[in-house]
Amino acid sequence: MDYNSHWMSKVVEMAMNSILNPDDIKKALDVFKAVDSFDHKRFFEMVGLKVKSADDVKKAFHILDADNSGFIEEEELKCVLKHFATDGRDLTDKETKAFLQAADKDGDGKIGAE
Ligand SMILES: [Ca+2]
Repeated sequence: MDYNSHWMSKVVEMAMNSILNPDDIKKALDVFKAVDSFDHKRFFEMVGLKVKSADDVKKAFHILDADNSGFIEEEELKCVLKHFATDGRDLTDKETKAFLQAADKDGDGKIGAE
């Protein structure tokens, strides 16, 4: 990892930690450490995002939308855990697709902010 991308991921991690409890994030990442074990509903529940205000959820969405396109695309979804903690793993293709399918309500291959 080069210096700049490391610095960026630290900034992202800090932004996420300002919304969510770092201990909860750590616990949730631990639960889904095994390949193909990721369950986004349980994950968001564990990190406390489910009980956050619409404003905080929107903030989190914008952190995950790394290129500010207004959507979370497959590529961004794949490294979604890295946005919660720098040592989060990449999702597998299977996990990414399952997550995308569950969250992509209009079937355009990306997740909108609504
Ligand atoms: Ca995007």
